Amino acid sequence: MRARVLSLSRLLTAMRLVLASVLGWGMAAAFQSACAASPGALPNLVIIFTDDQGYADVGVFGARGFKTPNLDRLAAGGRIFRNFHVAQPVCSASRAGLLTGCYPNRIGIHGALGPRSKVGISSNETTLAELVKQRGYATAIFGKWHLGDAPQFLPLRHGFDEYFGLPYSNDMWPLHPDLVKLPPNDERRKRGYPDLVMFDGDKIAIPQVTHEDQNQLTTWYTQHAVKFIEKNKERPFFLYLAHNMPHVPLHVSDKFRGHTERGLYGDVIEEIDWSVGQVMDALRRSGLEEKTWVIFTSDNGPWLCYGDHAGSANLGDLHFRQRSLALLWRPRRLGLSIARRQGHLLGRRHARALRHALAWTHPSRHRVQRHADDY
Ligand SMILES: [Ca+2]
Repeated sequence: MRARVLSLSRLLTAMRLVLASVLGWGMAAAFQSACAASPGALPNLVIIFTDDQGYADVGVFGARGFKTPNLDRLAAGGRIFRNFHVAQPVCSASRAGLLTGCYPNRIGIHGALGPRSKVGISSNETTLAELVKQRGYATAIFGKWHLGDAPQFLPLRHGFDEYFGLPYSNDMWPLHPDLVKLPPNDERRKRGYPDLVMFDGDKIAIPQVTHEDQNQLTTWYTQHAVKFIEKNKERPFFLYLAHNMPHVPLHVSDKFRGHTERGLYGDVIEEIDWSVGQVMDALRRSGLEEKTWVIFTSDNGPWLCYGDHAGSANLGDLHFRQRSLALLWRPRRLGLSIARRQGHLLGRRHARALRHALAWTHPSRHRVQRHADDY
């Protein structure tokens, strides 16, 4: 589907399709109802997306050795998804599903794209950012993109007004632990990754990201997110806060280093929890708490072979990479009224029914038509 001007009803239906891939039909319908109920005051949408965080790495999911008070507060006031599955258990494919509502393979995004990939998100796809922009939303991504690092694939070409972040995973850099232990003239080291860059918009802000820069990633992304919320409090916005952490190599700022019994991994998660608190505080200060939907989830489960630098799945089955923790904060007043209309569908705090990211996506007419055209 090419981006085009949509009527409100068509936009809401399209948003519902994409959100259904994240939330399931019940919540997506609620978001659509919220939009339709007050088209002059469209709700904000915040998606906080971590990288490789384990299912059991939040307090309410059973975390041990560190604390997540801000995420637990989000859960207490919102909804906990106990059986949520992402589109695919790997970085780029999962993000492609999240932002388009399409099966990742269907749109040609497989696995985790490497630097200088010739593959990336197509301009023929419509991202959630492109959808909401047509209704006047301000849009931003702060963090990891990973849908292609060539100019035509970067976020500003796909519906985002603002971008500050790394183009792919933080281990795809010359200082990858497996590379730095090789002799300087080793061919494998020479063939290794190009310099890791930090983008600000479509320009390179930092040409060679260092360890010290990586220590600041969570802090920098959070500062950008808070500023974006404050700047756009008078208009609807979509904020996509896609942390690089806790993907290895783990990095944390000094303010959280050495804080937890769990060690560096716990420190990193506590900094992410702090970030969630900063975002929620910014929403409250701006009077937007009851106008904003906040989704917190991870692109996939933990990379268990990294031992104590990996999270905890705590699932004991083969779903540990695809099953993800997920939390939703929604405007309470609105949520309650919709819950009544929908037979208390949204009244439960713990959602245990399976939510598979894309299995809920409705085969809309345009998608069926595209399918027919393609085959
Ligand atoms: Ca990942």
